Amino acid sequence: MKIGITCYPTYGGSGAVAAELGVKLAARGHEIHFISYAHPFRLPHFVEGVFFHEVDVGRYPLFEYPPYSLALAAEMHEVAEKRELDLLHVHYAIPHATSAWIAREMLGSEHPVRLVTTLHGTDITLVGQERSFEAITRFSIAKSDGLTAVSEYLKRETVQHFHVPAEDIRVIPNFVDPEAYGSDHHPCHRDRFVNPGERMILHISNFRSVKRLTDVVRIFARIAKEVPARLVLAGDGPERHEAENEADRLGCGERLVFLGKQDSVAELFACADLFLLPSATESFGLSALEAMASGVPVIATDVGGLPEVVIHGTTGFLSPVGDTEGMAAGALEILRDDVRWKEMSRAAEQVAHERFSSDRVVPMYEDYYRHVLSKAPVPATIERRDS
Ligand code: GMT
Repeated sequence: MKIGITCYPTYGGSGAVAAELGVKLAARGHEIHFISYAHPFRLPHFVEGVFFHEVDVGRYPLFEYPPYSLALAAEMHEVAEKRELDLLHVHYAIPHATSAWIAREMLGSEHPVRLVTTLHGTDITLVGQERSFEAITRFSIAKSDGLTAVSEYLKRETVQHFHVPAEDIRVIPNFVDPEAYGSDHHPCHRDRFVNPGERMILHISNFRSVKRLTDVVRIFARIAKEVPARLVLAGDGPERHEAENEADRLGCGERLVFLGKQDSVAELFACADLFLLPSATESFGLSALEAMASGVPVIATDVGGLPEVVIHGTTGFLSPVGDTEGMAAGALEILRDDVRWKEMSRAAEQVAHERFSSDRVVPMYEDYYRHVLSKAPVPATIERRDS
């Protein structure tokens, strides 16, 4: 198949999933065209069968806000036509599904490209429910030839809020490459982050308020009172300063190691003892899965799709949002008992590699593409006049 993939190219789970999916599909013989404003951060350069098309928004002075969605639609149209794409697969509904719908309309029935939208999270739970975006999200979802959601939770939210028939959404979970993540896959440079005898507690995110970074610090402060440890934080974002202030207030500011945004996180996970993800909501929690795949138990909240990833009591612990005492207690239970840590580490790696391996999940996308291609195309609203 010839597939166009569009995603947010910056740091974020949806961009990571899209990039890794494209690479895996190319390895299985498909021709993959990424269409975005920048090279996706997890997409290696020079992969056979993978092409990147940069969207140029131009610089016309009248455009105080350059119309990216239109420039994206124009690029999707051009790539689909020239490269004879079968499918446009967009990750995150807004604005990607809308741009893809425009491109499909422009192509008309002469080149009936199909549109698959993967819903990732806040495109449904936050942005898509904002007054200004709700109608266009609903429209773009309805105009997709196929819809996937990364968890049962996100499917339920979409059905409930956007009244999409449940049978129109296929749940395809996020995945990890078992070759890239594993407890023994990377030489561990722990001594770059922690001193001998200290535990390495890890958090990776975009530090937005939904990640509750101050809760990460509060949980860590309780842990550090009982066991020697450091909190390693990879990523950056708006909550960083508040988290630093909270750490200083709790007297553990010296124990925080900020690494900034990181392209490659597998090496970091391989060094960690515990991963913290106390988010307010999480449709899936890709970072929790990557931690588990690396043999790192997870302390997280029991919200959204996280219970579909982390098995409470087996691969980590889940607590209510804001229950930092409970999450710290869970963390200490694992850190104080080496046998328990090893059991959980092994179970985490096994669950991640068995249930969420790319070898298992990527064929689910291929199967879904075939299903979508076998259906009658959604008729174009406008017919081309040049035919
Ligand atoms: O929806 C977002 O907030 C952004 C998105 C991203 O690009 O990282 O995150 C969502 O998609 C990820 C990949 O499917 C999921 O692992 C995250 O749980 C999800 N984030 C939220 O639901 C907050």
